[in-house]
Amino acid sequence: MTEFFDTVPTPVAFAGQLAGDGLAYRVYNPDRVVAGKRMEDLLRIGVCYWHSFAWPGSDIFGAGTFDRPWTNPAMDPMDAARMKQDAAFEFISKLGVKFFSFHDVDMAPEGATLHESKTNLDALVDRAGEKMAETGIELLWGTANLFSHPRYAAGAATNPDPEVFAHAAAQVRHMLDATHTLGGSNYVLWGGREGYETLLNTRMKHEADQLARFLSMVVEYKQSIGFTGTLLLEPKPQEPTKHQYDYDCATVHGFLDRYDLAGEFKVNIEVNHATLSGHSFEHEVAYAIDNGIFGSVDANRGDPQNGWDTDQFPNSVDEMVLAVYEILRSGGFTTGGFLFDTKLRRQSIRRDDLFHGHIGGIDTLARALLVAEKLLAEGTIEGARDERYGKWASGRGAEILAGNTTLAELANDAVATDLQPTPVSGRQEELENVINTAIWSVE
Ligand code: XUL
Ligand code: CO
Repeated sequence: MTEFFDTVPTPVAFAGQLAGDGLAYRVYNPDRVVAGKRMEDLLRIGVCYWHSFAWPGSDIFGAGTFDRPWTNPAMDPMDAARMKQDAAFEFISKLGVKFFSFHDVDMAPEGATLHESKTNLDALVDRAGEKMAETGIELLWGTANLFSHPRYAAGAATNPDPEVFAHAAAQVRHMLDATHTLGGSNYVLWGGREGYETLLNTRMKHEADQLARFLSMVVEYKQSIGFTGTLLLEPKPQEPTKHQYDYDCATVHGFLDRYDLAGEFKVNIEVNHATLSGHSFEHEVAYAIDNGIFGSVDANRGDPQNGWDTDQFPNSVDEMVLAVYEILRSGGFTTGGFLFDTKLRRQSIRRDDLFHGHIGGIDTLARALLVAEKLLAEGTIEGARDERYGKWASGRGAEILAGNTTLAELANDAVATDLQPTPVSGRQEELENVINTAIWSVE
């Protein structure tokens, strides 16, 4: 078979900080033990099929720029899909990472009917299964694209037309089957068009009820086929809709509680979606961990000057480190991982630019992980937090938390003892310096 990435040796290896100009990992060393586990097993890196192989480099102002021969419309769609699949598995093997993720339409061409789409996908899923067995690559998550086709312009599960809802059900059932067949660790639902453009034509409560019904059906179907992976919702505040219902982790959490779906879904947190919702990435991660819904991460970042989803490769340890710290502190991923839902810039047209993007991002995550390990081992951050909340462990604090005192009793006591609480420092600057010292010193 002819190789697509023919300038790249296989696989990209760890060469350390003194690596020369070639493609090599400077920090990511899969076998290095971090906090008692192999780095590869902690980071669980995945490559996305859609931006890396299905997207031709187009944007809303211009056509595709990339050298991706299988996007040529003159090719037979199934031949093109096989060629794309070969290139995808070649790339992931040469990058030396374990996982990938895909939407139905990334892997197989949509047919004229649902039946034809299913036949196409089944054939390519079988072929993917063979390639996975040959290479040891695993499926981090599968998902259905319920946002590109014009039928979904007004949403999928939240569409005013139940026929669209049923069409979405067919796609999701099929992709749940495919994910199950391929031994996927998770199944993702990103509600790209589950939202509204204007409230003038929208019944929000009706649409929320529809979405909850859809998700309940997904849970029921998952159980009926014995799929044991995790169901993940991917929050995003807007784009393409003006408002997306899965706005952020707290909104998703409230929705799950309201509709009796708690425990059935976790979240797939994307760095760029977190920042678009007005939060930091670490805020979203910490919220999800605290509330038992942390599942997986899409590691792609935004651009601070742009107000949309630029899907860039992570390249700032500073931006990743606090989130990675919280993930490591909570014991790490279970079924989740770091998926590169990343896009090259449109001008990055050399074939090996895809390697440069991923390698830099993976090294960034690896370094954030080493910093997090150091911070946890030093214990300064946790020590400061323990000290700050120390008074809740006994005496008045413990009595309050245990529910042993009323507002009136507390008030009487505060008056009788003439309480004069003494403010203490939050030590923010000192703690910021602790983080930077770890970033600067870790090897
Ligand atoms: C869109 C996005 C999607 C989901 C999968 O912003 O992140 O690629 O990750 O549908
Ligand atoms: Co994503």
